[in-house]
Amino acid sequence: MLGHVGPNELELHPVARFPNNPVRTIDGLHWNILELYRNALLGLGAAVREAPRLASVAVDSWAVDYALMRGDRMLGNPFHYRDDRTLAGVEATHALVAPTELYRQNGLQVLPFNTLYQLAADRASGDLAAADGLLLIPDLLGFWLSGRRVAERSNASTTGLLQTTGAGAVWNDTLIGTLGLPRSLFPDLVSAGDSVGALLPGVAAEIGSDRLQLVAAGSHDTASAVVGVPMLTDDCAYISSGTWSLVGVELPAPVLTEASRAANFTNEGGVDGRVRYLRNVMGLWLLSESIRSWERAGDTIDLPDLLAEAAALPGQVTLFDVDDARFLPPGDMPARIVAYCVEHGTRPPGTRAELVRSIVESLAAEYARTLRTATELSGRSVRTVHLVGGGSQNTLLCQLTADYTGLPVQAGPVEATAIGNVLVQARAQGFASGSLESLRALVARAYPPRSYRPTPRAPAAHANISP
Ligand code: LRH
Repeated sequence: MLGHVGPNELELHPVARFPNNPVRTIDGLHWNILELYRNALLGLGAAVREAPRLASVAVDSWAVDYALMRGDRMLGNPFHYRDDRTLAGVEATHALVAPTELYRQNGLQVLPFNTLYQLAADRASGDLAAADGLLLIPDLLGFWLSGRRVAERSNASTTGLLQTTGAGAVWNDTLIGTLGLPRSLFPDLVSAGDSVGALLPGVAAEIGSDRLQLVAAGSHDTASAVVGVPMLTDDCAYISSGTWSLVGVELPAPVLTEASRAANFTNEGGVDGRVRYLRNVMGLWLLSESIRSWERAGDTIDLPDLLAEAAALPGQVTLFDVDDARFLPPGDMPARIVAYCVEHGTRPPGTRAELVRSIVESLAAEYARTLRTATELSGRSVRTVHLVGGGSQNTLLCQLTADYTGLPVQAGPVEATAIGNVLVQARAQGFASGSLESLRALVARAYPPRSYRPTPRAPAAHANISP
């Protein structure tokens, strides 16, 4: 994404897009990281050709995953967090540190793929013994671009190994030691907005620019997305809706209560030391994986048509628990949803349109439940829900979210993550200034959100989620 930012200007457009298809090999599910890097270099080259005076670049990606390193060499392809090697890691970790104590220290929701659980699996397999370093995915790409090894704090917070969230969070040396992990694995921390350095000469030559600087953005995609949410007041919640739905509020300090732990809410590190208080809801992965199943069977799927059909269905469809663990790994999602309904004595969706409606409506219902819990646990009142990311283009999802929460939904921008990334770079370079609030005002002007008013048609809709 190429961005142009000035004090009153914000414009982004895509320069290159490429798929991110994981690969299953005999030992598990991996990211095709070299292919991603190759495509990123091609994209950077295209961006430089279009904007030869391009000032900086920053990398963000999904959280938690990493490469083990030995010197400059990557030791094997990074595992995908949906690989099931991590399950034993959760048990092994909780045997060393009780979940209550862990939450007190890192404030993270238990997701089986959090980095600390993955590292427990690597320790058990012996993989860790060969490594002398670790780089999270965006930091790995940054290392290949610049030769500098760092860990940006927003993404490092998803390892579960940072001492606190906040502007100056440091690695939790005691916890790292208790878990039997070598402290030397973990690189120096930087914050979003810090300069990382110039590109390596070979990289600069390949992309055709020797003036580009690598800057740290909120390298966790969700941290950048939250920067790009056009929230202008405190009484707003956000839903970053893509493969995952990240549903919550932004807070000045973490909530580490027992009730928060029991509800599996997370306190992830945000840009400028803010806390992203949220819960991972399964997300549009349910839909994309269903489409993949149908396409594997040889069918061509027209998503807009299918969504229109789903929206036009009369009556109430069956809702299911989108966060059931069976939906995490890749596979035949329609069959799993049907099996879930049969097990729970509810009527399984009979057609594709019904299945799509069940997915979208179950997601909206879960968004509403999660937001209500977020307000109760944080004490924050919410009067507007911002929905950003790919899901903001799904009008059925936006309307149902308004219906189930009983609150107005402001939808967009679709590219909130890239916008948040570029704004933090621009501020670091002096092209924009001020707090996240002033950056968000810029987003609201450049990308005015679409409004959805709640309608009373969803029978299970909740009245209001303000505490
Ligand atoms: C969204 C995301 C999310 C993480 C998951 C691994 O892309 O980064 O915030 O929990 O991927």
